[in-house]
Amino acid sequence: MSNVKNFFHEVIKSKIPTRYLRALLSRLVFTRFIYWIINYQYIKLFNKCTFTPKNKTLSILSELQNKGILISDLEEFGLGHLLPLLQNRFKNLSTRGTGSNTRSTEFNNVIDLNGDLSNELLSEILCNKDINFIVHNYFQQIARLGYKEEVISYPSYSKRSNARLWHRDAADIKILKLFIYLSDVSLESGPFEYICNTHYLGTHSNLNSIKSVGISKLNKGELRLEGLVESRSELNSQIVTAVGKAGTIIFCDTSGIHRGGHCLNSPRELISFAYYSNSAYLSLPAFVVSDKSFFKSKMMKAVLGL
Ligand SMILES: O=C(O)CCC(=O)C(=O)O
Ligand SMILES: [Fe+2]
Repeated sequence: MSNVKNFFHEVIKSKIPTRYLRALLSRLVFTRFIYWIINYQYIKLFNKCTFTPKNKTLSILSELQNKGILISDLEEFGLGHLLPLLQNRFKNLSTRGTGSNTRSTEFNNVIDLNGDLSNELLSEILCNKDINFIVHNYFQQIARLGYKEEVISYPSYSKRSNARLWHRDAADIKILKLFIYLSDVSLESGPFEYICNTHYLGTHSNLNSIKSVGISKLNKGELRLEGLVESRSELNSQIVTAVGKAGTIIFCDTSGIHRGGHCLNSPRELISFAYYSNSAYLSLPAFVVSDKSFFKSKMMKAVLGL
């Protein structure tokens, strides 16, 4: 199976000159059939899972499926006690620049569990049963954690660029990101924004999608999407602006149209976990875990690609 996957990834990587063509091709080759073949073993694994979630978890999943976004908080998942610890961890992370006003404090696929309590914090989120129920049911297969990112966005009065402009994420048909705010986020601190129903299962799923996948340059595709959102009432009336306190957790299918991080006063601190199917086109390495025995279940091993 991995040969089929590698073959398509090689084609996508090497033969196609621009990210637009690459995105177009990925949408053509990842037809349902190829998607199903590559992900078959993860669909089977998903079908074997038996976990009865809380009623609230079921309603969160159904709203996510309907709208493409659902806003909740760590308390809802019994993880409220992690907030001060996560905030503390965030303060102590080493920093690394990724853009003029956004600094990514950590962007790697390493979870070190050898006595590093702070990483066990992340594992507590990763292994949370109700969160996993939502993630894998959304995909209808065991999804893979593509990356974890911890980001601080600094105030800026300059023009919006990159992820601060309306865009869709590429790489897969469905994507599910969990964004956890570690600081209070108001309208002035760059809240995450989403246009409901633009996700894979939504009514506006195909709208301008191929032209809008590249987010690294201010290009025509992106500007077209900006104009589109501004001019179409069925889009701009569907915008959800996720203002919220520290501890807010957002589940969102970012194959739908979204933006965020354009803060004007206080910085915004955020952790994100990005989930994809196993057929996703991702250039990031799989997770490296120092203590594999920590993740005992077959499901968690699949999630981390161990
Ligand atoms: O920083 C934000 O709110 C948006 C981030 C984003 O576009 C993404 O993670 O795909
Ligand atoms: Fe994005």
